Amino acid sequence: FLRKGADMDVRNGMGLRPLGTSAAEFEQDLLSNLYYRRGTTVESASTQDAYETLALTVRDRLAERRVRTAAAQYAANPRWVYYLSAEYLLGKQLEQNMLYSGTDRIARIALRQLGLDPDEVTALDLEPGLGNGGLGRLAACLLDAMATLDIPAVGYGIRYDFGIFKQDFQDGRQIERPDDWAFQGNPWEFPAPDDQQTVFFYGHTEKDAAGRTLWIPGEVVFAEPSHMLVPGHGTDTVNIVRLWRARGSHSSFDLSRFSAGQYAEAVDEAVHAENISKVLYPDDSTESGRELRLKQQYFLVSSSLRDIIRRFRLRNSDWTDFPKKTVIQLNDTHPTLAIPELMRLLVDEEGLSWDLAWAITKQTFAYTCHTLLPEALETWPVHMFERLLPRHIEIVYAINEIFLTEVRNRFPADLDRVRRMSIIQEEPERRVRMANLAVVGTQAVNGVAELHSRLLADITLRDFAELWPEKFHNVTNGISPRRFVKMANPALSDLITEGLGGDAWITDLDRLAGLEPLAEDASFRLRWREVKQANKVRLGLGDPASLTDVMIKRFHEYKRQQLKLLHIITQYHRIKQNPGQTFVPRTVLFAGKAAPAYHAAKHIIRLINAVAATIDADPAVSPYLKVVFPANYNVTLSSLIIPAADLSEQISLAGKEASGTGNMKLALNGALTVGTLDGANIEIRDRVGADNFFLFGLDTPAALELRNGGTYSPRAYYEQDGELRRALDAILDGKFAGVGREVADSLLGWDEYLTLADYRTYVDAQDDVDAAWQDTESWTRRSILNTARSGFFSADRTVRDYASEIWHVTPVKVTR
Ligand code: T68
Repeated sequence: FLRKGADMDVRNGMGLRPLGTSAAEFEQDLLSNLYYRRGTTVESASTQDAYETLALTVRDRLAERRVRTAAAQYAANPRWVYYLSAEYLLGKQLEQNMLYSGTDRIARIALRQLGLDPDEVTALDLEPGLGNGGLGRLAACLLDAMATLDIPAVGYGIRYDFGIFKQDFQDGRQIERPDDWAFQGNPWEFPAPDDQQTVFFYGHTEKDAAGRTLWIPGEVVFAEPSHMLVPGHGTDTVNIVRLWRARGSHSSFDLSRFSAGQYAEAVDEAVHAENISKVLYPDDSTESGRELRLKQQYFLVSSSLRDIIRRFRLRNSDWTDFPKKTVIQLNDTHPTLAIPELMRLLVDEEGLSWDLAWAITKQTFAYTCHTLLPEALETWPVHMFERLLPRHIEIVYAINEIFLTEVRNRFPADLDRVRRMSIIQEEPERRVRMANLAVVGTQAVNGVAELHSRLLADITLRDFAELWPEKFHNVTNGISPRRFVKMANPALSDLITEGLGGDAWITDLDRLAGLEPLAEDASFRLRWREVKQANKVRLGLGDPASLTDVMIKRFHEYKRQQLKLLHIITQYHRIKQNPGQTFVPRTVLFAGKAAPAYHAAKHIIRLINAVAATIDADPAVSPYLKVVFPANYNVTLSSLIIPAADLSEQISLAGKEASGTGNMKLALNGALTVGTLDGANIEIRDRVGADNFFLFGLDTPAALELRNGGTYSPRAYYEQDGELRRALDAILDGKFAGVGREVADSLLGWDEYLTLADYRTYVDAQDDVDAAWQDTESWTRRSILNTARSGFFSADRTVRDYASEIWHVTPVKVTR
């Protein structure tokens, strides 16, 4: 590997014919790739051939930038950011790579010249759904911003064979189908078999003669990497995201069994090994607790750390330089095993002293927490942990012992504090607390919005914040303006560019502030409305003249899709009760998946579909109200919905949503928010202005008091509020095809998320929305102001915050 690295600065791709920038040259390259890479010609090519060829031809135009990036970064020997994440929701690659390589126009011309339909060909591009929701998409947005800001970075993840399940509805019920996303191959991937790593599991530990601990593993699995390109926008930097796939070891094919006719048994071991990267766990914010998931986490961590060390050694030799050259960001606790794993590598394999290894480890890592839900803080049973990772449990115990000594010294005689802070939970079952390990083993911990970071320090991780206040930071999330404005909303982007007299806003989103004066310009407002209208037509769901009200996110009780549903049923009753009266026509759009085993969330989905059908079938109501629920929400669908939205529903119980990022995407695309004082909603409202945001509901202290005081009585709200009672009774009486009694029962029983307490203020806020919508000019003004004042929510700002506060890294500019 040394030769590979040492050569890097002289292998600039020089001597290669530069790829052309004209449509004619692109056409020639298409023909050449079709012939040499797919072994066919235009006359006999399938659409799949044409697609793969297009992808390769676009990819080739980024490859040269990639080689120059690698050379510049190698020469600089900089401090690197390694982003470790079990999930990435990268979105489709073709459109992005055409935009970033500037080949969009010429590619389409060239395809047409060859008699191919560009829309038909590009339609074959698939979305790699290697994540669940916000956490996975945030990882992708941060990679995009790091490349755009020329930060030397590598993302590490798992190349799941099956991504997040495909959602369908049968009789209104969610059903799940496997997402075999790479079945046809993935043209965006560069395999790197030379960089394969070996990962160990199980077995036991022994001491050698010198007193060093040896881990004698019981299973050996290979980790095979491949990477995808992560181009920056408006710069030559092209970083990578490296994804690991599990392979059985060579000895895992049992020839003797095969020869004896036991064909299935012969591959048992290999199949078992390869199961590690087989499927993404579809549970977000709930614990699955399966050993295979722990195995996935260690697989990611072990192979990535070996790769990081391999890269470090290309230019460095002294271990004390490691933290100067390396910062490893842990995306939630899923990659936290990297902490004991680095200790093991340094102490057992490299022979460093414990103290030196611990100093290096702590300085190297930083941890981002993405939740406030106690049930979402990962823990693993000690018995499972020690069976799978017998050496790591010893290291965790040793870390814990030293750490708890520090706690006892700082807080003598505070036994309860020691019990709370221990990395090992003792009761009711011994478990390893991954968040505690992550805080102890890192130099910085951050939440993802101001409120979230405050609640982490005050409540969830309070003991730790008291011990090490300087460790705790806030870095408010952000989103890629490239993917979620420029690509998702080309019409609005063109209007913004025209309004601002240039497109510098795409990489400097604060410039959107320049739109503010245009909010007062009636002709600009008209064009703004025309864009929104055209986006609704493009989406093709519901009447484009109606108020498009969207709630798009994972289904979870804390997010409270059920509250939106109560409002819909209330509106349905009002329309039915007042024949002859007119109402503001609304299209309510839900999209999102529920974890397959999360029954309460699945009941909500089924009830939404039942209510939608009831409304559709009722001619007295359907002119004013329509509920649509397109299946299989993903990055691609979000990019169609967000630009069409008038109203953004961000209605989680205050104190539950860490940040939210859909809220930012919607505000940036000119939707007004109806929302609680939760997560980043607060920062959105602060920026866009209280007049341009529909606020309702309990705030966090009030919600905490109501729940913890034990005084929340859903029945009382039910009895006191006629409209609420009517809505719940309709469900309980089976008015919606007999569906959804479980939902009503749970709202009236012990509802953790205090839904009924926020019902009245929510419905009132929706009445304000209706009133505001009727003043078209004023609504448009507010819509423009939402966009103009949301520049802060660019992921570029987020990455700058990480770079200056936590990573302390500087850019490496790629030159020609
Ligand atoms: C989300 N978390 C937060 N988790 O809910 C959201 N969890 O408020 C925040 O904006 C976003 O992270 C980005 O910070 C998730 O998306 C998961 O997807 C997840 C997956 C596996 C296990 C636990």
